[in-house]
Amino acid sequence: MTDLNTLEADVLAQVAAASDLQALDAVRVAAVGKTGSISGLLKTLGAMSPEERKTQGAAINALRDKVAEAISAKKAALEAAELDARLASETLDLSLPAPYRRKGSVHPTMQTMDEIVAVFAEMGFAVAEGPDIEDDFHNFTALNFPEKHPAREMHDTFFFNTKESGERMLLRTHTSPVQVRTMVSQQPPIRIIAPGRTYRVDNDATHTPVFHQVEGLVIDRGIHMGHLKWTLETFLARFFETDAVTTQFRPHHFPFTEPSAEMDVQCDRSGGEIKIGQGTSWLEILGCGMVHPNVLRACGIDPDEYQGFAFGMGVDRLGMLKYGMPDLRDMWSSDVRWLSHYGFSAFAAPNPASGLS
Ligand code: 2U9
Repeated sequence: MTDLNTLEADVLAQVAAASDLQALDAVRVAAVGKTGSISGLLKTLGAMSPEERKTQGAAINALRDKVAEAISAKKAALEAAELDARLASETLDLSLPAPYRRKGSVHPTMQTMDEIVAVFAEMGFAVAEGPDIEDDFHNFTALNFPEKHPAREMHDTFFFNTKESGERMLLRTHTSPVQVRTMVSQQPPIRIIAPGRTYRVDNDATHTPVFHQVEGLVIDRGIHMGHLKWTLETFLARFFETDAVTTQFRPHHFPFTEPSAEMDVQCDRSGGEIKIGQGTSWLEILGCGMVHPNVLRACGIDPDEYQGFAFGMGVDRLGMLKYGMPDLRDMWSSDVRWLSHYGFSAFAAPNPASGLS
């Protein structure tokens, strides 16, 4: 027993004295490694009488556990000290001005968003905002999504854990809940756009889990598809900075609009790059439709008195089209060279009067 006590005191002293992780590991190997002092003692158990093995076995195992515990506590302390030292030596002085060649610039997605907002603002639309974390009513139910609609399933939507009340919050899958909140809280006429970040469980060459949308909503008496067509064609001509655009509606389905359509613009793809306002190809740009009577009712608006149109567009995609960026994944690469090539000056806010970009 005295031998075990001496060995314990000796090993624990070595553990305490280890000044870095490498030294600590050497102590570990020498004590509890394959050929270590404590492992060696365990090997002697086989030659003992059953009685002796019982008492000695328990004592040696207890010693091994105590040493292992001391080593793991010391390891945690050394790692914490190492991290503290690194944090202290790697501090950045954030008040220092950045060197000129690392000059920041506006990300093309934010530039595109600002351009879209500038065009609609000039046309008399107000900007509305809402929370990124939403509830089922504002993201789905009020928008006429049937109970078993696939978009409600886990693979499309980021859900939070269910609360004690049974409610389950989610990350908004579109900015439409912003329009729902506006309709619930304001009387028509309504003319708003809802720019913002949206989230879907989707990650491949053409989708990222976080993306950006601008949606729009107009509610008033006597609103029809003609108003929708004029608004969107005017927007597209200004956004693409061309005199005229030719568009076509393709029938589509959304739960929240009836009828629903996707709008394409005529373009020329013959020269490698896409030119809007000429050519013989069609390019899908946005989705739109007349607000479904069920949506109006869910938001407290009488569909016999008021009608409306709505539209939605993917900002990242529109930015790629307008500024010729070929790969969606570059948009998230945080590469300053890419940003300095495609980025925009923070001092040149888009303005339809002086030019958008
Ligand atoms: C309310 C009523 C109707 C918004 C609309 C679309 C059509 C649409 C997609 C475009 C590309 C989303 O980013 S995208 O994947 N959106 O096609 N969005 S109509 O309709 C609404 C919104 C709110 C209350």
